[in-house]
This record gives sequence, C-alpha cells and structure tokens, in this order.
Amino acid sequence: MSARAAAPLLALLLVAAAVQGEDTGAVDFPDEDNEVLDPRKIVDLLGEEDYLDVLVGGGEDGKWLSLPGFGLFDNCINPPPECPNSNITFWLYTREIGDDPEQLDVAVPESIEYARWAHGKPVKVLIHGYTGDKDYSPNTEIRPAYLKYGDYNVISVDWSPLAPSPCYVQATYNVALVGNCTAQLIDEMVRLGVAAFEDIHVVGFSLGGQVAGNIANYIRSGKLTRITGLDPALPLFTTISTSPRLDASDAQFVDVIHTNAGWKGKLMPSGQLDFYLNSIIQQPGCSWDSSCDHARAPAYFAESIASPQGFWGFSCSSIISFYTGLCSPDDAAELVLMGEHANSSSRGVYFAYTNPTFPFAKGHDLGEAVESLHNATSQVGGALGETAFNATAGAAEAAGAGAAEAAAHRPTLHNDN
Ligand SMILES: *[C@@H]1O[C@H](CO)[C@@H](O)[C@H](O)[C@H]1NC(C)=O
Ligand SMILES: *[C@@H]1O[C@H](CO)[C@@H](O)[C@H](O)[C@H]1NC(C)=O
Ligand SMILES: *[C@@H]1O[C@H](CO)[C@@H](O)[C@H](O)[C@H]1NC(C)=O
Ligand SMILES: *[C@@H]1O[C@H](CO)[C@@H](O)[C@H](O)[C@H]1NC(C)=O
Ligand SMILES: CC(=O)N[C@H]1CO[C@H](CO)[C@@H](O)[C@@H]1O
Repeated sequence: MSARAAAPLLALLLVAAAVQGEDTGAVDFPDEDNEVLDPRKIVDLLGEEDYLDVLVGGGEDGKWLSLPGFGLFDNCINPPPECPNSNITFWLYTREIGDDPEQLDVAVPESIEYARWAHGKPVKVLIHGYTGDKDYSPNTEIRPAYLKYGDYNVISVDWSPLAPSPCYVQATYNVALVGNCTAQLIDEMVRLGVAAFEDIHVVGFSLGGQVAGNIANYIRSGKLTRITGLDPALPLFTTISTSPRLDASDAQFVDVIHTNAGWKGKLMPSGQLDFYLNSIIQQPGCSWDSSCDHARAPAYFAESIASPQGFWGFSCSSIISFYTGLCSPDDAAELVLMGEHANSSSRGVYFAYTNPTFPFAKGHDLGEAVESLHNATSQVGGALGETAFNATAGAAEAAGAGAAEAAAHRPTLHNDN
C-alpha cells in the first residue's frame, strides 16, 4: 500500500471519529453493538461523490472509477437482516454425496433432517470471503482434503450474492447477517439431531473468518467447539470492541493462521492459538502477490489434514519480539502443531516456516529457519516492520491495518480473495 492509497481512508476514519465525537444526531454512528458502519450512512454523511473518492481514491490515475458498471449500489446488496435468507445458502458434501451437493434450507426442515449425512462423523463448516462462493477458497482446497482423508460432513456456506466485487464495504456489513443465518442453521441441525454440537468445527477464510466470529453472537446451542480463522480479514471501520470480529472468546478453541498479516489479513492475534507463517506478510513462492500470500492460509490448512510431516511452529510472545530478533527457533523450548490436528489445549503465538511449493510442510526441520528468519526480516524491511512496530494498540491497528485492508480490497477486475 502506498501512502497515497492510505490517505483517503485514513481521512475517512478521522472524519468518522470527529463526527462521532460531535454527536450530530443525524447520523447513527457506531456504538458498542454496531461497529461496522452501514455504507448507506457513510454516503449520508459524505455524499456519494466523496464516498466514491474514499473508496477508489487509492487507484492509480483513478482507474477504479472507469470500471464498467461501477457504482456504489448498482449490484451491491444489503438485504433485510432476516434468516433464512435466499442470498445465503448451505451445501452438504459427504463421500457418498460426491460433487452434487444437497442444499440445507432452514425454511424446509426436511431438507436438513433427510439429507444424506455421514451420521456421527465430524461436521466442517467452510465459509468463503469477499468475491468467493461455495466453489472458491477455502472450499476448493479444504473440502476435497477432508473428503479424501476421512468420513466428514462438509458444509459449504455460499453468500456470494452478498459479497461480489466491487462491494467490499457492503460485504463487510453483511458479515453479521451471514453469521446470524449460519448460527440459525447450526441450531436447527442440533435441534433436528442430525449433528452433535461438539462435532461442529467452523473454518472461515478472510472475511469468512470474520463471519465465523459473528456466529458466536447469534448461536443458541452453546459455545462452538472450534473456529479456525484463515488469514481473517480486518473489516473496515471497526473499533477495538471484539463483538463484530473473530476473537479468542468466540469458541472453546480458536486457532488462526496468518499468511498476509497487516495487508489482506489481520495483523494482530485473533485467537487463542495464532500462527504466523514465514515473514508473516509474504509467503515463499508468491513473489509479492498478496492474493497468493492470502490464499496460502487455506492451502496450508488443507495440507495439514493429511500431512505426514505437519506444520510446526516455535513460540514467540509477539510479532514485535519476532521482528526484533528476540525469539528464534534456536531457543524454542517446544514446537507446536498447526492446522487440523492442532492440540486444542495449545495457547499462544507461534511462528513457522514452509516450503515454497507443495508439500509446504517442513515438519520439525527448522535447520534453515534461523537463516530464513534473517532473510525474511531483511527483505520485508521498512514498511511492514514499521506497521508491525506501530500496531501495538488496537486503535493503531484500526487505523493502519484497516487502511491496508481496505486498500488491498479495492475494487479489481479479478477475484482476488
Ligand atoms: C437474526 O436472525 C433472526 C431470524 O431472522 C432475527 O429474528 C434476528 O433479529 C436476527 N438478529 C439480528 C441481530 O439481526
Ligand atoms: C496437548 O497439550 C496439553 C497441554 O500443553 C498436553 O498436556 C497434552 O498432552 C497435549 N496432548 C497431545 C495429544 O499432545
Ligand atoms: C537467504 O538468502 C540468501 C541470499 O539471498 C540465500 O542464498 C539463501 O538461500 C537464503 N536462505 C534461506 C533459508 O532462505
Ligand atoms: C511509526 O511510529 C513512529 C513513531 O510514532 C512514526 O514516526 C512513524 O511515522 C510511524 N510509521 C508508520 C508507518 O505509521
Ligand atoms: C442470488 C440470489 O438469491 N439473490 C437474491 C438476493 O436477495 C434478493 C432479495 O433480497 C433477491 O431478489 C435475489 O434474487
């Protein structure tokens, strides 16, 4: 992200903060229960032209403005906050069902009760992010990996009508609704006895990681057993309050894999067990393509399901300690396993390295790790280093990484998330 790209978003954050302080009465600004700004309210505040400027201002030569059909609400939906919702669908895959999934529709309980479940087997709920769908990351990597490995029920959540490009802001706002409707499905599955609540594991990628966190705000069956966040996105305009985003309280075990931290993915720890891979923002084999870095989180997780070597991380108390060289694999007391088979009692922040191509897992082999640590630190250098050092407070993160996140999610012509 260039400073130029960040400036308009930072300006918006400052405007929002200033107006919030004034209590205009006209605009309902975020409070404890609703930190994600409704895009319609931003427009009320700034006017559509300024809003567009804020959204697209970082593009080189204003090229985002010239995208055909680009308009604030042209194809962007913020549906009424009701579940079930025709724009949010749930698809069951098992070994028996194969590639032609069965739709689970809360409005039609028989579709849930009589679906061909792998009864008594684990349930994995996969949630895509911005510009995704049920046949996009993390589904493409993780669904086949589970079904090859064993008898699983894999449910792919599809909220693609609510998250198309260029509707990033709207998609962010829709995250809570998708969390609500997914919670409703899970409650219904439990009520109908097709799945045991403790067998349910939710895995969300990018904005889908934030959807997973939102399930906790709505679910009635209890506290989810496990949520895995794969490079969870930092929604626009959040405060330091935890309710709208994934955090350690959202399930009994929340494990997180960070592969593009501080850019498309959240920089700060989001779970009880957080792994940062390689140089934390850049992944080997990705040659400075942040979409590639981001998508490595589901790729590593998928590989972890059946990996004979496994991904093992060494402990370090924080990103800052990692970057200042206070931690190294040399003096790591123990290595901790990342991914599907992580120990649900493990806690803390860990760092791990991968190979540049499949198989990515390096097992316990940390022979090169110290050298690659030095390499990574020197390569990434300035920008990330400063962001990392400055992001010690939640507020700093909201301003810095939030802007980076927004810049990374600027409207583009291709699916990049
Ligand atoms: C969640 O969905 C239910 C069912 O439509 C609805 O009654 C409830 O108001 C929703 N909750 C929120 C906070 O939107
Ligand atoms: C999981 O971690 C806990 C606490 O660190 C440890 O006591 C336990 O033996 C571990 N379990 C496995 C299967 O490694
Ligand atoms: C570190 O960088 C040097 C010089 O670019 C390179 O030769 C070496 O292979 C790198 N080591 C690792 C482990 O990446
Ligand atoms: C980080 O903080 C220092 C000291 O407050 C400041 O001089 C520097 O500009 C900041 N860097 C970034 C990238 O925000
Ligand atoms: C793809 C899809 O189901 N889109 C629906 C989203 O919801 C609106 C109403 O809120 C429907 O009109 C669309 O058909």
